[in-house]
Amino acid sequence: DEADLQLAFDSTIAHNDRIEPRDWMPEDYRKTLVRQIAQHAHSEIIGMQPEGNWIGRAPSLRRKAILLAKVQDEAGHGLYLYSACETLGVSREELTLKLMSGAQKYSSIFNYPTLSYADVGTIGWLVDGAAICNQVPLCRTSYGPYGRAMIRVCKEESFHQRQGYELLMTMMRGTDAQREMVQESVDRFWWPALMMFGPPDGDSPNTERSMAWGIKRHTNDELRQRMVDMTVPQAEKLGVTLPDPDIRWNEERQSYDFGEVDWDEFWAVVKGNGPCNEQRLAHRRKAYDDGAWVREAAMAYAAREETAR
Ligand code: FAQ
Repeated sequence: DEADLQLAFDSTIAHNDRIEPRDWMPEDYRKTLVRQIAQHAHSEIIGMQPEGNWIGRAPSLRRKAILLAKVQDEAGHGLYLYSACETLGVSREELTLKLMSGAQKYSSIFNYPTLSYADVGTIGWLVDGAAICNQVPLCRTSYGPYGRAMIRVCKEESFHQRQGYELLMTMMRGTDAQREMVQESVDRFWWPALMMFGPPDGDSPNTERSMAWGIKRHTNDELRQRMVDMTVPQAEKLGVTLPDPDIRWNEERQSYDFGEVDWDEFWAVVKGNGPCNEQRLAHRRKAYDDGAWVREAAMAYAAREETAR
């Protein structure tokens, strides 16, 4: 009965084993996973837009080939994640409709514009850097299909991060104008990158339960600190200044202290009022409408094959 099933579930979680699609799971566990995995998938798909903006304007064939490959990887990540989500009993169609209606979210970071080519490097360095900090622990998440998708995603994500850092390093070795472009870009993306980890632990309604279920392995603030500690030395090597006068090594904590994120800005962006929210969703809806004939043709073909058999 249900009590036995709950005991079996609790024991799997307590042993850090994986819950698999056919296993019994509490309804709220399933719902939380659908919410998080769907948001994550939508982030990958919407996340193609800011960088896609620069494919046609890449400064060389080499840079264009790299950027094309990266944006294609993001589509692939979206697909693994949608597939993982489908194992929880929701359809891809349902998820897509919820993204377009605004019923499901995607990461706040993709509501900021990409204003210069340096932004391609900065997104790789800081946004993929934040994604890695967040996602490496998710390789050990308690739901099997999500954790396995994360392993593959993280391998590609670390390549993305390196390409961004390499791009910025190249620009920093260039002209004064190029160095200024990098600094200006880092100034715009630093704080939004820290917002990717979500609200402070005290204002994060989901963290405690998600940690108890082994869905999340660390709190939002723990991962944000890890990001700062990883990035400050990289910024020094690169020769850029992070736009936070409060960044300071704390000997006692063996970590960097840093300033306060503008949480009003974060919530405004999450609630739909960031600089590009409308544009991102409008673009996604248009792509969906433009692709209607492809879906219809595929369904008609599948139906014909079925009757021919
Ligand atoms: N943006 O209680 P919590 C990438 C919402 S990386 C928007 O703390 P939770 C790679 C949250 O959903 C980016 N909304 O929530 C790439 C909740 O609202 P809800 C994607 C946010 O789930 C790079 C409410 O605030 N990565 O795409 C954000 O425990 C370059 C309260 O928050 C992932 O999704 C935010 N930043 O913790 C692609 C990672 N933060 O749902 C292309 C997986 C919070 O109740 C180019 N996700 N909210 O209505 C997670 O680890 C977690 O879901 C957190 C949030 C940490 C994001």
